[in-house]
Amino acid sequence: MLTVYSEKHRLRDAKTELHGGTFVRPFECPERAEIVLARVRQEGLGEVIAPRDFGLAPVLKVHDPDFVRFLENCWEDWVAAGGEGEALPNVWPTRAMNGKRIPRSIDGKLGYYALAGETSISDGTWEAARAGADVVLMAAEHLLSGQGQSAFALSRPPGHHAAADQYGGYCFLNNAAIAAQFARDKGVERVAVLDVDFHHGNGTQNIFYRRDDVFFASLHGDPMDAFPHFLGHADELGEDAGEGFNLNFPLPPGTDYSHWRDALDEALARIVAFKPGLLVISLGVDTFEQDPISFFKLRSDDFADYGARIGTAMKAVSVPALFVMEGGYAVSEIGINTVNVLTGFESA
Ligand code: FKS
Ligand code: ZN
Repeated sequence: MLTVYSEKHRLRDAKTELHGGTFVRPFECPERAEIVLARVRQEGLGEVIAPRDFGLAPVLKVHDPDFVRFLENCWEDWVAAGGEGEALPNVWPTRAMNGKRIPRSIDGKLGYYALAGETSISDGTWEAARAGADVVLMAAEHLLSGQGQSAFALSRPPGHHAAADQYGGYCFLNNAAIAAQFARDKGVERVAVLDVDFHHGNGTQNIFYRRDDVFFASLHGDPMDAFPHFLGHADELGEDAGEGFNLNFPLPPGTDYSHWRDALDEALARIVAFKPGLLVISLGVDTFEQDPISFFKLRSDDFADYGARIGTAMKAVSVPALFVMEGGYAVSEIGINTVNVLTGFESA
């Protein structure tokens, strides 16, 4: 399996995350990608290549131009306004206010575009996020040109919480959505996205919620208990043309592999029935029992088993699979768990 990787992910190296009432070094740190890359090499998964520059056009197919400009200029604007630490929001257009106007000041803009308050914007964040989009686009292009049945986009920062005009939950650009849209624009009629990260992929769901050409299925911690808290319920089925093309499996604290696997098998059956030309997998390994911020109980062997289940289902119908890196914070095991999914897929 081909891996696409860009060293530019290292430019996303923020110093602060708001966590438990204090500032901590972000869980989403550069070592994560380095450790996964080392494991890819150690296991001999296949060639590792760098992406080319795809420009902003494929990003703008998913994201709002004003939002993209905000991300591009945020750090400079923050410094110019006298920001000393990293850029964080501190006010939001909540239900009791009006969120229709985009404020002029950087504090107002941060609140307008942020969907959560833990994620700082730091010097280099934009460049890293943009390179991360190139990583998934390169991997998508490789599959679309018929070279292989699977590819791994080892991108960082992650993407699945980012909506068309919102960032947060460690995410800035929605890499999985950008890849799915790119495939659509290259002539793939139907694309499925399977999100196996512990957290609900609210951004991806929102981007495709009214569409019937991209099917979204997600297994995640019940939002009543887990981030992002305000999306990911089982009754969110899609709207308008998209009705019936969104599928959520919110699962309770302590969920072990036997229950998680049942949900996966159901999701895979629905994906096969959709007859996609491509499957994008939002691959987060924060479902691991030792993950520091999540509450599922998967073990390292379970990752290989579910990779094989995805492989068996997709190979039976000849659907190529694009794995896109999302979360996973048990850093010492992140390489083993991630690559177990990929080698499991290949073994099917
Ligand atoms: C814990 C609160 C949770 C944010 C969690 C973000 C999770 C990000 C992720 C991604 F894949 F995007 F990286 N804070 N005190 O794992 O879903
Ligand atoms: Zn996650």
